[in-house]
Amino acid sequence: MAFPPSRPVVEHHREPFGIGEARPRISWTISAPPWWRQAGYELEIVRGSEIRTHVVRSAEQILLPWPEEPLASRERATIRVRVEGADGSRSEWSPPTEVEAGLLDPADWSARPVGGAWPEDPDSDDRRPALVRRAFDVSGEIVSARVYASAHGLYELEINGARVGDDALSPGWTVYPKRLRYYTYDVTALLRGGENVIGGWLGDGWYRGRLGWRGGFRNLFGPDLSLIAQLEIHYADGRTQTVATDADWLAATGPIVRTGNYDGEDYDARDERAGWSSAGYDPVGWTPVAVRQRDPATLVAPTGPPVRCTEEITPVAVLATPSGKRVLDFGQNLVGRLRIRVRGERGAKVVIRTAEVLQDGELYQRPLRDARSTDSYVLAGRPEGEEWEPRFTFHGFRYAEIEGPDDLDAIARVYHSDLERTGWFSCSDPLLERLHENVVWSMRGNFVDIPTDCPQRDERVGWTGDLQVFAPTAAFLHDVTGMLSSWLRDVAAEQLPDGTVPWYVPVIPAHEMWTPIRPGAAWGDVATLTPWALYERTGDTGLLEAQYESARAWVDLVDRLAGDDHLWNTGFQLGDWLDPSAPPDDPAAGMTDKYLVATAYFAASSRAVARMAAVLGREEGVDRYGKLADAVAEAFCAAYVLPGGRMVSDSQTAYSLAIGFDLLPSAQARATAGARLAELVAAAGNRIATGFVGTPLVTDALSSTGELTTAYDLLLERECPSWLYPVTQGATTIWERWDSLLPDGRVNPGSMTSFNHYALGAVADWLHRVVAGLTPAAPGYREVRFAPRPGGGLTRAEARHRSPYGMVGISWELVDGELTVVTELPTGTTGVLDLDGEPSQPLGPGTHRHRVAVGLPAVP
Ligand code: RAM
Repeated sequence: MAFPPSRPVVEHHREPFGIGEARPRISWTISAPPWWRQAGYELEIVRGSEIRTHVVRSAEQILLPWPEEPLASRERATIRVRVEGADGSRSEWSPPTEVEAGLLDPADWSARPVGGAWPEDPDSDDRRPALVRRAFDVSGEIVSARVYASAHGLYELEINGARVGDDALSPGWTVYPKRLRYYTYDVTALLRGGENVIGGWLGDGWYRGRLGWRGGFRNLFGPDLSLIAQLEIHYADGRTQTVATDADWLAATGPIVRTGNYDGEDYDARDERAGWSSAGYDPVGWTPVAVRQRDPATLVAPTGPPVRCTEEITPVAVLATPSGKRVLDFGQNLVGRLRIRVRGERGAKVVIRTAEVLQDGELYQRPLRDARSTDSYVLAGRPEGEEWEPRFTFHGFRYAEIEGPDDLDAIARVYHSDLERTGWFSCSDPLLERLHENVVWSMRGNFVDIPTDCPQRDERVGWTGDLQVFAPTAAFLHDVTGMLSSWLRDVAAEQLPDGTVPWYVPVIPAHEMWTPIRPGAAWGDVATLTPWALYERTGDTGLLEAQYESARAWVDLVDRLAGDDHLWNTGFQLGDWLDPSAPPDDPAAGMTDKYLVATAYFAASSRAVARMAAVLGREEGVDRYGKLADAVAEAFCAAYVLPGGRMVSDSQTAYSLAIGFDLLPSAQARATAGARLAELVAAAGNRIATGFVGTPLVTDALSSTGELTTAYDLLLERECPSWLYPVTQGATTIWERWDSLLPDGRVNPGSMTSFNHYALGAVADWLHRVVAGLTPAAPGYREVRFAPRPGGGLTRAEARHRSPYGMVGISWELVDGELTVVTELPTGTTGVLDLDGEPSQPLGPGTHRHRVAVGLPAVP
């Protein structure tokens, strides 16, 4: 067999550079002929001059253990793999992957946080961020040079006048007191003999910028802005020179007048310090830095990609508003910022205000609440023109109103965590395709270092419930495992000693509804259901191991709260949040009993922990949580299901929970619940009657109980509230409320009116799994169930997913009563085709075409 495996993947890194895992796990994909099976593999690991190979008899190819001594700090290794088939064939060597460890030991750090030493009023908005710099000499032949960097606040680095890296909003947002991320940069090519300069821009970001709603707070993590940077230069003669932030650095204010995530950035180009990060610059007026404290044990390497600009969008229209303003329409609600090119007089000012929507033809910022979302640039007056983009802010917008000189162009630059795209869907209905596209855009806009509720208003926090319902969709669309495994560490880090999981992570204070933290169903269940969802999609048992204690602590807490009757029926709950029938000012007051919701989730989480325990071989957990899950399900039915099968809350969400979480005692009871759910959907005219809890479950609850037609009726409804209503209104993202834009074209007056909230887009997972028919049947898609369920007048659908084993795909087409299904499986996987509820014969790797007269069993 000549075909080599793919280049090895290291953990979940896109680029395994500066990693924190000393024993990284290795995976690869194989494109072999269909009959080929892996029987063994050989890993070659080159470290310095040592080459070792490890021959292992195993059919596994995902997340395999590091077979030798752990990597040391800064150590590089080159890894290749070749595989052996069950037929004795042997592949070529794969292309190599270079891996490099970051600083793995706190003792590796000599850098200290440094920033401006001038007095500042921490409560004032008027605090110019510092630039910090250090000149140093280089002499000798350089082999390699690295910078390890982080900050209190946000940073961008420069060396000798050149930008270091292409990451943005670094170091991102983690639970700063416990875990502050650092990034590693290869700066070998930026250094030269003689004088060199390293410098850093600083910005307020999440660390000390305004954060939180109802006015929010400043300085939540500290009042300082400080850079932590450690440049290590390795010379050919064996010397290492370290230039680390310390008392020898200098600071000065720069051209950023003020900056913040919510409010935007003000920049005065007249205050630029030309050449400040280049050799030969005279730092007159710069003053010694203040050195701050940071326990190096809290510095952690990234497990996922940084935030980057991933796309540039030019305006589709320049509008003149009724009041005479100039508004750029980018045609897409996106997250990022503008880059402008402008020519004008020195001192002229450009002001950019952004919004997701227009009302009465004018930019409409009210839904942003207290987020000013305004950038400004004062021109230096360069005759050749000047270009500017803010550094330390991001906005959620489609429209930008621009004041300033006429000679001005702008593009929008889209920013988010630079996750690899892994999932695609298409079908014969353009509205449905646009709905799916809107889900993708809402995911992009809300995966900005942490998974957020919304990206535009004075909020943008890591609401646990939103991610909990969206995680399966997210894991299909992009490779989120690295990013979310970091965020789940933060969930565990923020969990209270009694097991309470916060409403949002990282935690910031808010009004009494959210502070102090209280345990709440659906939100807290992120600790259990999300690790499990990621495991199903990736097969990563390490992630389960890392989260097991957190998951168990959550269920134990709920168990104590519920007590002997196993009903969680006390305390504050959000219930089926944003049920359309809830009054606009009380989104928790939906139709479904909150404690029914809480108890259903209690059962689901107990079951998830039992399953985690089984994978991890923790027998006591399998027993304890398995029995608990049974007992809670029984208590749920006794309390909430009436003898005839109706539920105490006769609502779509109640039946969806009972079916979706498999709480009912018999197939008959499920069928009864499904039939009642279908009746309710029809009685509601196929309009959505579910909130955050019910909406992600309702289509599955219908399709899994034989009510597929009703599921399609619901999916394809266009009147408000429905999934397609926003699409018919021109939505380009998923909205927080079904009627964020009211049918009369005005913006919903509610204070929570986001136009970019992924939670209700969780239906995309059903499009992938049921409409197209692609589901993992074993962790990591090692086994795939192809079970398309055509309906709703669709004549075609397709889903493709780049699984850990490689591309998995299905497409189907309905022509003249004949269904043609094409399935694709990569080496190392198997599948089953299920066209009518009865899995047909197993499928192996390769592409298979199946034809069947509709309604008849499949003939593979
Ligand atoms: C809103 C958020 C989020 C939701 C919470 C309960 O403020 O936007 O979507 O999880 O409330």
